[in-house]
Amino acid sequence: MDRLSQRMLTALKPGVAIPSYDRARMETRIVHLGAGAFHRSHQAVYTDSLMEGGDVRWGILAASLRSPAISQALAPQDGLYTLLINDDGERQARVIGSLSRVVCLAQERELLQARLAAPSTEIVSLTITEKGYCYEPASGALDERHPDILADLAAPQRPGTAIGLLVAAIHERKRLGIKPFTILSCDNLPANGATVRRVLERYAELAQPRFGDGDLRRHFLEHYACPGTMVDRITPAVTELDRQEVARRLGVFDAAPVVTEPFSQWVIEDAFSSDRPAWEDVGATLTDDVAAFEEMKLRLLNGSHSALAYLGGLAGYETVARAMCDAHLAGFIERLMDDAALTLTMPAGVDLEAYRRSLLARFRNGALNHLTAQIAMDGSQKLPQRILAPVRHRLARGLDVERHALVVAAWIRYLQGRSEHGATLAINDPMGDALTGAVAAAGPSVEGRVEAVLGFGQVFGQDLPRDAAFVRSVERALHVVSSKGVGAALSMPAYRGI
Ligand code: CS2
Repeated sequence: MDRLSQRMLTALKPGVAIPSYDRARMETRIVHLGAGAFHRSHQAVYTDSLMEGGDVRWGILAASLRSPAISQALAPQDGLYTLLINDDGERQARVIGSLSRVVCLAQERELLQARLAAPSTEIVSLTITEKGYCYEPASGALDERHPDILADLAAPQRPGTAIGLLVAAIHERKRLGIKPFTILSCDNLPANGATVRRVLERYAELAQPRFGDGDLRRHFLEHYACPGTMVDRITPAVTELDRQEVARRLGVFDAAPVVTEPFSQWVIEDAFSSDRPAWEDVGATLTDDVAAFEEMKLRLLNGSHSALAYLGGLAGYETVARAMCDAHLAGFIERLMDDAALTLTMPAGVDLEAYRRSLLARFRNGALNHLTAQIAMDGSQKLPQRILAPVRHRLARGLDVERHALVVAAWIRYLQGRSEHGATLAINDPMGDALTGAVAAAGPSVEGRVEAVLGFGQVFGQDLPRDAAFVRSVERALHVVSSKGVGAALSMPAYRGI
């Protein structure tokens, strides 16, 4: 079978949307770090729509920082890939043309660093996942003992992290007198703009003697904007079946398609230090205040997702849609959202009830094969903003935290690496070894396991392990989950809210 490429575009089967703009005229003004599926189901699609509208100045050079898999898959395809939108019962394929080039840091370091420093680069966007920021989730500060940060500080001109690459580029631009770009975090971090700024500021401060530039930190703070964003589109990992389905629809093989849902949302703080694409013309919301959107999404969508991942994974549900078929678990998710909603100031013009209903419908989309194991990854990096932030709010207001504590307990139980049916649950987390080691060392005592896990200050801070109400709620929940199981816990009045 032929392979998707620029040349093959006109030979695709009917019914597949293809770029109607002249890709040869496309300029490249965005460098994107983290070329994974989420970037390609979200920002690259908005940018493709913009080009469909005639503005072809905003092509994207997408770089993966670790695995060469994506660049190897997309280079022979001239950067083209298929977006397969999966609704219950309906599917649509669209070929996306906005990636002008895809590279891998290990193989094309010189090119990537040159493009980061090039005057034509207006925006550097990021989807590097929570752990890519090398920060301490509880405090939001740079993790100065992170091995990748230490390696970058030892050789700051040849960095391996996104943080190191950005600061090296800022230094180079400053040296050559080149105007600043904008740094656009598109990850599910708390206050992602402020967080990436804080981490970059500290790294620049530590790196500036090495660069022989005592003014680097101040220069960054004065000239480079890091707008906050809220990004949303559920993007499950692609399977072999998806690739076969795409090949059937296109009539050619695509080695790196992306599968997603119809829903997409992007809210961007309108505070750029460079020129920017008119993403608002293609569905994005540019606003002065992104924080309310971010918190709403992190606590209602992502918080529910993590709950479904740990409780559902333990109960043996492999996908979110299957977990949502369990009436007790679905009911719990609704109550968890109610609890989280009390900690939020909803963004102007957003109706809580409608938002909640749309989330539940999205979770129930049975056409998406969204694995609970995918969401369960990196719990140490995700729980602070999704579950522990609402816990702190509720504790401060004297409200109970039973349901959120049940999610924490499910995570602790999940760290044992076995579902209730004995299936292996992979623990994929940068702190995984330390966490599973601590759980194993604590032995069977519930109090011991809770103490061991809550002792991870990078996750729980110094406050939560000392909060008796929180600790007792987690202990109670872990006790039930360990002795009676998830199903029994979910039918208890404390968690059902009756
Ligand atoms: C999920 C998110 O994997 C996860 O942790 O909660 O990737 C989620 O699907 C997206 O944020 C939806 O926009």
